[in-house]
Amino acid sequence: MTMVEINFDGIIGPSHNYAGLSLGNLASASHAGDLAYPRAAALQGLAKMRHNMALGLVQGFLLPLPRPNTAFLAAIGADGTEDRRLNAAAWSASSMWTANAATVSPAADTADGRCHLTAANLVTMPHRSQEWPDTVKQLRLAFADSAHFAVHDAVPPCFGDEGAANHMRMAASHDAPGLEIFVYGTSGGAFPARQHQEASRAVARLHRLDPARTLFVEQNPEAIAAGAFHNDVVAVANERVLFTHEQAFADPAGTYAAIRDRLPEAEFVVVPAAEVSLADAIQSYLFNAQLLTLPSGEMALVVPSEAIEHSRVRPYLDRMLAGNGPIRTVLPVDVRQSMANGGGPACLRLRVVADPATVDPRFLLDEAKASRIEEIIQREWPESIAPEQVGSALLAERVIAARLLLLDALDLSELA
Ligand code: SUG
Repeated sequence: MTMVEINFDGIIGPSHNYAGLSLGNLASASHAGDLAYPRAAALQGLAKMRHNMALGLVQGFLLPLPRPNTAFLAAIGADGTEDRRLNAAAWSASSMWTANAATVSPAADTADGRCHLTAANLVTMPHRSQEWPDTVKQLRLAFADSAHFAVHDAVPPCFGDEGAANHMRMAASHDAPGLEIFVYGTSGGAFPARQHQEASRAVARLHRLDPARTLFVEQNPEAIAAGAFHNDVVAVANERVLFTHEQAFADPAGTYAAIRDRLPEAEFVVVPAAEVSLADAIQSYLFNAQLLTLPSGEMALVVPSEAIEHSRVRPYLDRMLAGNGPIRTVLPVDVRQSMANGGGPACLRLRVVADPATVDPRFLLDEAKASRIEEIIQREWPESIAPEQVGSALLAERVIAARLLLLDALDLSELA
């Protein structure tokens, strides 16, 4: 049994558009009304997957959900003509950000020795709240092997849950028992706190985590107010390393001490606000990076191109690399179409530590499959979508057909 980290990226769906649906997500708000390029967006996402595969890492993917979601509109007695925002919600390609699909606890952390996944209810944002029933269907297919996986429905909607975006795991190595860190927000600020502590606690119970190796940490309300609508916009962990902004947590010193108590080998790379402000972090998405352990054992940080182009973040990264810390390489990727909606490299992937042989192989990527996916995106994904096209019957037909062709090519038509 070879336990490795597998990153499941969301293939960016053919209805990708900029509708400004996410309050508190500054990128989504500032790009509202822009012309979107679904084909380029999906190709950028695929290029990121290939980039990481070329590093020698196992890569998986999840499929776009059915859009426009007419069942969502029907459930609220709408046909799409009443309200621009509700209609755009039904068209949203937001399931691309699979860091919000579920929370994952690897087998080494759970009482029954299975990897547990709980779909996230995403209730705070209407356009995201419709994702989970289709997401869970897909997770039940990809992780159908019940000897190794347990897939749970989302927790009840009275408790907001945003999945892995507000969850970190630290461990001596991916396959060792780990410390699971749930980061919740408290409401009361200008922007909604999407992750409720009650949801985090429910997920920890469902996953049968050991309380001695589970932490519940409050996100800094100032970070939420500055636009860090998810913790993964201000911190990322991998194995023994936590890479974090110094203002990520309400009680940073207490958080580091609690981690060190439970994982003595923990290393902290804390970025001072004096070098990179919260605003810089949110603008550049420095922390919305994939912190990866390469086959050589070294750690690499896969950052959005925006981070290395930023006038204060770039010099910080240069100093960090020169400083001989645990992060040895910085690798930029271009995911600009997703970034403009507030989704960096880390938002686009769900991390699962598992033996790849226990995952349904239809969800694992290889070069032949990547070429097949690329060909369909090139041929079928709309080149652009303007806001006023969202709702068009003709475009809906095209978007629906494009997704079905992709499912068919991947032998996944049962998700139709
Ligand atoms: O939930 N954007 C997503 C971005 C999710 C980022 N995920 C993580 N940080 N893990 C969100 O705010 C924008 C859609 C729009 O405005 O049309 C959106 O949903």
